[in-house]
Amino acid sequence: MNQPTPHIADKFDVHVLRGRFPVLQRQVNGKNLVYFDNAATTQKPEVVIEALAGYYRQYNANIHRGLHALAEKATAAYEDTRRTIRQFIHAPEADEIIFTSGTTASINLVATAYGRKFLGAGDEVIISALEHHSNIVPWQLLCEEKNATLKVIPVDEKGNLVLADLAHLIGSKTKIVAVNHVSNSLGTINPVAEIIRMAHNAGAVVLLDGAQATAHIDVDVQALDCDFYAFSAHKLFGPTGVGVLYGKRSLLEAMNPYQGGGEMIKEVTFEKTTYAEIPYKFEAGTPNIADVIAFKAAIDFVEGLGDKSELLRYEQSLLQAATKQLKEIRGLKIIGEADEKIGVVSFVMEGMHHFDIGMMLDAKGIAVRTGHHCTQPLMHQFGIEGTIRASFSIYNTIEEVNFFVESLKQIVEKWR
Ligand code: 7TS
Repeated sequence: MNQPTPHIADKFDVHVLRGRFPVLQRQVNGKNLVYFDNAATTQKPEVVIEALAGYYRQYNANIHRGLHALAEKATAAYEDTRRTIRQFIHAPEADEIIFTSGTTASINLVATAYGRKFLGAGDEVIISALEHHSNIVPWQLLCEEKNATLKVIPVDEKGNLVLADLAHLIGSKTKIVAVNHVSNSLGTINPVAEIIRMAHNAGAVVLLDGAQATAHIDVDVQALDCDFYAFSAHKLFGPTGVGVLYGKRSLLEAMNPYQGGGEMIKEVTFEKTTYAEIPYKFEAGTPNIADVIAFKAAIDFVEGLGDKSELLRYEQSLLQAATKQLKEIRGLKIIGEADEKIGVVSFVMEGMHHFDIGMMLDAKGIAVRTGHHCTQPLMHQFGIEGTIRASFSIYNTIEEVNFFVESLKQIVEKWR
C-alpha cells in the first residue's frame, strides 16, 4: 500500500493519486463516481483506512492508563498525532493541540470554556455573514446567556467580507472575533491576517474556523497570530469524529475545563478537584483513539503530496475551467465570485430547483451538494434558499469537470 506519492510540482499524476483512494474506483448508479462534495467531507486514502484498521487489529487499548505493551503503543501513536498536528499548523507546542470530535466541538469548547469565563453583560462577539451554523449558534447561545451582543461583518455581492464595516463594528466592548478562514458555501478565502490585526488592536481574541482551509492552504497559526484555530480531520483526508482545537497556552490555561470526567483531573476529592495540565484538561474521558491515530496517516499523506500552494494551483485550474464553462449555460448564476477562492463553485439555475438538479446529477454518478450548506443567513442575504455546490479536491480531474458541465447542460436542456 505504501506506493510513493507523486510530487505535485514535478510529476503530478492525478491518476496515480486516484489509485490510492479505494472509493474513487467504484461506480454509482452504474456510472463512474465523480465526487464533487469535498467541502462536506473528503474521501480517504488506503493508508488512512489501513492505519484505522491496524490499531484495532494490532494494538487496541485505552491510552494514558495502562502500563502494558498495547496501552503504551496506543498512547505513543495517539501522542504522535498531536506532534504531527503541531508541526502541520506550525503551533509552538504540542500541548496547545487539543483533540475534539470536530470543528463544531472545538468552537463550542471555546464559546463555553472561554466565553463563559471572560464575557460579561454588554460585551460583544463579532462573527461574519459567511459563517457556517457551527460558528454562529455557539456564539448566540453564549450571548443569550451573558446578555452580550452578537455582531456580524457583512459580505458584498461577490462574496467578499466588507472589512471597512468591521472597523466600525469593532471596539472596546468586543471580546471575541470568530470567523471562518475559508467559506464553505462560496469558497471565499477571507483576509484573516487583517481581521486578526484589527481584533488584537481592540483587545479581542480571535478564533478561526479552519474547517475548509486546512486541505487547501498552508496554515501557520504563529504567522497568523490567531488565538484559536479549529478544524476537522474528515475534511482533510482523515477519519470522521476527530477535530482539533489549537489555542495559545496562556488562554487555554486561563480557561475553565469544558467537560469533567476521567483523564482531565490532577486530583479528585468530594470537596475539590484540581485539573490536569493542558491539553488533558480539555480531553475528558476516553478519546477517539483509533481515529486520532489514523489522522496522522492523513497528515503524512497530504504532506507527502508536496507544496500546498501547488495543490491549490491544481485545484484552481479545475475551478477556473468549471467557472468558465458553467457561465456559458443560460440561466445559470454563480453565487460567490470573491477575489480569492478555493475550489468551490456554488450556483443556482433559473426555473429549476437545486434539489432536482442534484438528484439528476446523482443519477449520472456525480455527487454535488445541494441546499443551504448550513449557512442559512448567507443564503437569505442572496435571496435564495440554497445552491448547487461543486467542491473540488486534489484527486479530481479536468475530465470530471467537463463531464459534470456536459451532464448539467443535458439536464437543463431536457427539463427546463
Ligand atoms: N465550519 C465550516 C466552515 C464548515 O464548512 C463546516 C462543515 C463546519 C464548520 C462543521 O464541521 P464539522 O466537521 O464539525 O461538521 N461544512 C460542511 C459543508 O459545507 N457540507 O457539509 C458539512
